Amino acid sequence: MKIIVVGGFLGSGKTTALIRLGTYYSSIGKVVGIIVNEIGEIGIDGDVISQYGLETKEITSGCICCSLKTSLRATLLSMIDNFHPDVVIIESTGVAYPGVIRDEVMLMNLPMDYDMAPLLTLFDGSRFKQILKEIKNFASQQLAQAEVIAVSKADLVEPSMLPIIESAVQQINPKAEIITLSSKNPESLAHLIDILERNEDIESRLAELKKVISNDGSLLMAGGKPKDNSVEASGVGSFAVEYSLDQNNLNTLIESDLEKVVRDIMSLIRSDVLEKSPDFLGHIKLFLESGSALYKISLTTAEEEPIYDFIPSANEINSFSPNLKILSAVTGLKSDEVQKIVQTAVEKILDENGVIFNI
Ligand SMILES: Nc1nc2c(ncn2[C@@H]2O[C@H](COP(=O)(O)OP(=O)(O)O)[C@@H](O)[C@H]2O)c(=O)[nH]1
Ligand SMILES: [Mg+2]
Repeated sequence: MKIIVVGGFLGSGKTTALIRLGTYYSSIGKVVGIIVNEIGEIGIDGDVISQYGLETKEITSGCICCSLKTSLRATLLSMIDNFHPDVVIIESTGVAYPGVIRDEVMLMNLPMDYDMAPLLTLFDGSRFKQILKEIKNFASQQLAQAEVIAVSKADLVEPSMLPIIESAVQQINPKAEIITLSSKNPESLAHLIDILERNEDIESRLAELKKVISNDGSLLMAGGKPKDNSVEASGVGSFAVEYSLDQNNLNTLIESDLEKVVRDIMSLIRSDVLEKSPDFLGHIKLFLESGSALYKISLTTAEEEPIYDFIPSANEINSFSPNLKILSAVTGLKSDEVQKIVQTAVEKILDENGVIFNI
């Protein structure tokens, strides 16, 4: 069994990359298990990944504190028992330190031999300037332990900017191998797959870790202080909520009505967040499952236009009752402020468009 840990800030392209990796490993006959750790109480990406036929488990607690450590171990063990994966890909939340997740997996004493791929951390090339402006310290901490840093969304980056971004990232982590990655470029994926074939030396990493572990089993930083809480260090406020929707009511609405609903909710949330946090970075994701289709919209910076997707007949693959899920995590706002903005916007737009909902 091989374990691959993928990290990187909110919205940097982790889920997109791991769907591609997972689909590739499946296509060559490997059994693939995916574990996503979402910030917030509800899972969103798991539903999407499952639609690619990949075995997916979600952990929806915040950071690598005791509860996540325990649930990550339980999830990993049950996946191994029930499913016997050849490859397990773990997506850490955008507000975790990916190196800590990798180390915690190594410290779990898993009851079988496994290989650990080099630690992969994505750095969103398309939001390079904003990241260095808004969250330089936090992003640097995320990149610090990476063995491989993929400058992601390379298709959105001006080609002349790529070497500048690569050298800035290399300065943050001089030891890492820097590559570029784009979901639009299969060659960049092939290169990444080649690199992930390598294995870390688990024994020597464990020997190093033994020096930085306290009596209660938690990891310490240089100097013996406990690792800081990555969620707090990120300065990200987050809120997730799920509304159930009424099937009969939805049947009276057509596709363009529901497209308008998700677009209007996103645009209201965006303008309200912008007012309080003009340079925000993060990931706001909204999913409306109508029973016959999935309406998806997401946003990762203040400047960009939301990315909208319509996926017909989601219900044939996943049969759950109609619902609207939203997960918002943005810099510069407290979680209760995010909650207020999100709930007010969702409920206002649903009301205005005659969509009946229950929280
Ligand atoms: N143009 C482009 N968009 C991408 C790429 N990778 C991810 N995205 C988009 O960026 C957004 C965030 O991606 P996601 O994989 O959900 O990021 P995560 O939060 O790190 O898991 C989504 O709207 C993706 O479609 C890429 O290589 N190129
Ligand atoms: Mg994700």
